[in-house]
Amino acid sequence: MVNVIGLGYIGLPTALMMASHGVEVVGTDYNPELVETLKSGKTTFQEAGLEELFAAAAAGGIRFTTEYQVTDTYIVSVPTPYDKFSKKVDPGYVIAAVREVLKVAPKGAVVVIESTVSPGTIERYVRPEIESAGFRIGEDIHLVHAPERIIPGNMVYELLHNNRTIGADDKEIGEKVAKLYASFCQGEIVVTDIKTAEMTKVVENTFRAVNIAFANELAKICRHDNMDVYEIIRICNMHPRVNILQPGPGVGGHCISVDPWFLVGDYPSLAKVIDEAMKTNDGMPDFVLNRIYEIMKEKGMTDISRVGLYGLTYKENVDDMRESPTLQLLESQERHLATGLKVYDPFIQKDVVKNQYHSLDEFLDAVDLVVIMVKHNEIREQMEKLSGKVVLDCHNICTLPGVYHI
Ligand code: SAJ
Repeated sequence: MVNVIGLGYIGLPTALMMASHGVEVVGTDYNPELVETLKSGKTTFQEAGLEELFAAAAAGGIRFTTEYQVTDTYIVSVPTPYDKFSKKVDPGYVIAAVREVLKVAPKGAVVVIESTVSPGTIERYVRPEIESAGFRIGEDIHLVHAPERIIPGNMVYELLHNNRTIGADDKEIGEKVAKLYASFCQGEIVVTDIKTAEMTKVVENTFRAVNIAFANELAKICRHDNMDVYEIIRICNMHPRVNILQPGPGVGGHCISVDPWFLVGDYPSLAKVIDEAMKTNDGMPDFVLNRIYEIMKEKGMTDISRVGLYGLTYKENVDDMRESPTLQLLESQERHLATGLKVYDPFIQKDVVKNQYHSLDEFLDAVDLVVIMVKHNEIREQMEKLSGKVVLDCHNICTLPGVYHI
């Protein structure tokens, strides 16, 4: 039986996926409300295909509880935030989960850490925790790192099809865990050592962050000299060895905007390009705010409360607001003591910010300048509703004439 610890964005789909592929699974979370919701048959966030997967897992006998189970395999998928000052990974939740596992784990149990951690975290924090509790690693407890790789918005497909990395001290244990993942994963599963697995995960997200920062820097250069950054990237990407990502209003989510900081925090005198790239991405919401002021000036607009931000989530078609560029922009605006921007997101029903609307039409009636912060399908499909408005399109999706870009 597999006990999945932490039933959030990664743990839940992973647990459901295993349970729907013939693996006996118990999902454990320390949040009793979340466990009650899952027990009542409801999912806890929106994700394409998640409800169908839930039904298949329920048919496969998945159970949910706040209790840690006595079993031979644990998968830890709890959050690993970063400390905003030191930029280092905060392994607190992982350590707490491992501590709880050790209270019940029988001899020979395998503990798989799925949470993203910086290279050396398992060495520095998890191993000492296990050893100081009196367990011998490799005999009493086997440690494995299987970093998750799925992208919100396409999680179910990616769980099935992405290649996986399994880091283990002992090749045999690594292969055993690879077999467990092969119950559902159709991609290639590579077995390596733990530190390599830790590093690959952080490097994958850093690669993307640096590439996005490059695109954002190009956008600024092109804005300065009135060139079309999208046309330039499009043409450059026709070169067989060039693949530039897209500029945008900032980078959000819990991965690409966070993980690269681990390398900056751990290797401050070495990770120079990464440091600059992260600062560039973090500066984008402010850049958008400046664009708003520039456009207002050009159009003779003086009332900021006639400006609306479309989208609150960190990217399109998800309901996840972690590290969202829109929230960063609103914070920045408040720091400048200017408030009044209107906001709307079809995925966010709860009131989370001031001046938030819950209907697209009411939102559009209340504003003259619309800033497309997130390219949800909703706005793509109803683009004609923006005609007559001043539009600042941060994603180059609007085909109406006279649109402004970042
Ligand atoms: N973004 C841009 N320009 C682009 C692409 C994205 O500005 O060209 C922005 C998005 O708008 C968003 C942010 O970057 O704000 C991140 O979005 P994303 O869709 O690129 O990635 P995440 O954070 O949702 O998921 C990533 C994935 N990693 C990679 O693609 C290398 C996913 O596979 C990981 O599992 C996930 O991080 C994670 O948990 O680490």
